[in-house]
Amino acid sequence: MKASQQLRQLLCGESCEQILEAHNALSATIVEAAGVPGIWVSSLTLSCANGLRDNSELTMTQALEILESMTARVEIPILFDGDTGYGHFNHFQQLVRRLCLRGVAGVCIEDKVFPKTNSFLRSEQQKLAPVEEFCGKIRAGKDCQTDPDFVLVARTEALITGLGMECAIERAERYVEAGADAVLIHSKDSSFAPIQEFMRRFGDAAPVICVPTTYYSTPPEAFDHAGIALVIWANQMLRAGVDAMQRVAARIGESGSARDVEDFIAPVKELFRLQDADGLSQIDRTYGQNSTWKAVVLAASRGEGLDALTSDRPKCMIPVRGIPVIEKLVQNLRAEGVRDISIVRGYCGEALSPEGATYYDNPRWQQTGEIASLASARAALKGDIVFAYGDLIFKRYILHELMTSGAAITLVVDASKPFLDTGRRVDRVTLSAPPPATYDEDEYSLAAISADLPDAETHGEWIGLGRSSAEGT
Ligand code: SPV
Ligand code: MG
Repeated sequence: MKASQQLRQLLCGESCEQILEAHNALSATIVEAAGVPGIWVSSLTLSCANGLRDNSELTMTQALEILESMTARVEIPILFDGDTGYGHFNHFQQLVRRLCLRGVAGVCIEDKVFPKTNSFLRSEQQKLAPVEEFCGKIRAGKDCQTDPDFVLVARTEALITGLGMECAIERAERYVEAGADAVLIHSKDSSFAPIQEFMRRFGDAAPVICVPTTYYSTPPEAFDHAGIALVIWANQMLRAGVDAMQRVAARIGESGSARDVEDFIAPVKELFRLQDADGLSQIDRTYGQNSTWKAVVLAASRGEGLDALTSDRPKCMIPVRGIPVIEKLVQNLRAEGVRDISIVRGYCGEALSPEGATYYDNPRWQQTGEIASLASARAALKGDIVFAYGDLIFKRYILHELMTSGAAITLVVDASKPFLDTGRRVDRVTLSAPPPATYDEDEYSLAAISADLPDAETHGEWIGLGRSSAEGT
C-alpha cells in the first residue's frame, strides 16, 4: 500500500494510533524495525541534528534531501513537519509537489508566521497568521498535490500562543472547511485536560492529532477515550541519541579509552546490519561482473502418478501453497543470483508460467528422457550452470550451499532414503564414504549412480539438482 494510503488508514482507524519522530534514514529504519506504524519528521529534531535552530533555518532543499534518504529506506508513512510551509502559499505549493514526488505521505503546516519559532520557546510572543491567509495556504497545498492520497494536516498554535480554546476551535473548523485532511491541536500544558476539552467541543469533522511532549505521562487509553486519531511522539529518538552520545563522549574524553563504553554501545556489526551490508553480496551475485550463473530447468515430462492433476499441465505447474512448483524454483534461483534461466518444455509446454526465462523444446519428450531434454538446451550449456528438474521442492539453503561448491560437477544427494521403504525407483547414489546421520558440511565424491544399486551400497538419492562449473560443463 502507498505510504499516503497507510497514513490515511492510521488517521481513520477505529482506535488511536501513534507515530514516532525520526531525523535521518538511520533513525527511520530503527523506528520501522520497532514496529511503529509511521514516522514524524520533526522540524525541531531535523534542525537540531543538522546544527541549526528550529527557527526556519533549515532550508526546504535540505529537508527534502533528508526526507528522500528516509523514503528510500522505509516503507512506513512519513508525516513531514512543514512548519509554516516555507513562506507564502506559492512556496508551500513547491513543497507539496516535491514531497509527493519523493513519496512522503503527508505534510503538517502550522498557523504561525514565517520565520517561525519552536512552540516551546517564547510561545506567548509568537504571532499567528490571519485565518484567511492560512486557509489560502491549505487550499494552495491541496490544489497541487499530485498524489491524491497525500495528507495535509493543519496545525493550530492557538493554545500555544495563549489565544485560548475558542480561537483554537474556530481555527480548526475553518481549516477543515478549507480542505485540511486532519487537524493537529498543539498544547504546552503538562496535562492532557486542554486537549480533552478541545475534543469535547470540536466534534468529528476531521481526525485530530496531538503531540504529548509536555503531557507525556497521559495513559495511552486516555487518548483513545478522548477520540484522538493519532499521537505524535515528536522528539524522543533524537533525545535518546543525544543522551547516549553525551555519556559516551564524556567517558572517552575523560579516560582516553573506549574500554569503559564498549559494553553498552552498539557493536560495529549492528551498524553493518542496519545498513544491510549483506544485501550488497546478494546484489553483487545478481548484477556483478562475475555473475555468469545460469540454470537449465528440465520441465518436458508430464510427471508421474498424478493423473487428473496433470491433464492440462505438467507436474511442475501444480501449485503448492498457492504457487506453481517451477515458479518457486525460479524465484529461488533468482534469489541466489542466477539471472539466466533456460527451461526445456515438452508436455503442455504452453502451460508453463515463469516469465523472463529462455524456453527450449524437446518435442520427443514422450520417447526420450532427461538427457535428451538437456541436449535440447545445448545452446545454453556454457560456463557455470545449475541444472534442476522443474518439479523439485527444496529449501533455499540447499541451493545456497550448492552455489558455494568449488567442484567441477556437484550433485545434491538426499541421504534420508525413504525409498528403501516405499520401493520408489530413484537415482540411487553411492558416495566415497557413508555420510553421518547428523548435520555435516563435508562434500563427498560420487562413487556410483544408478537406479539399480543394491540397498547396502546406497547412501542416498540424487534429487535432480546439481551444478557444473565452466570446467565441468
Ligand atoms: C516538532 O517536532 O518540530 C514540532 C512539535 O513541531 S514541537 O517541537 O512541539 O513544536
Ligand atoms: Mg516543528
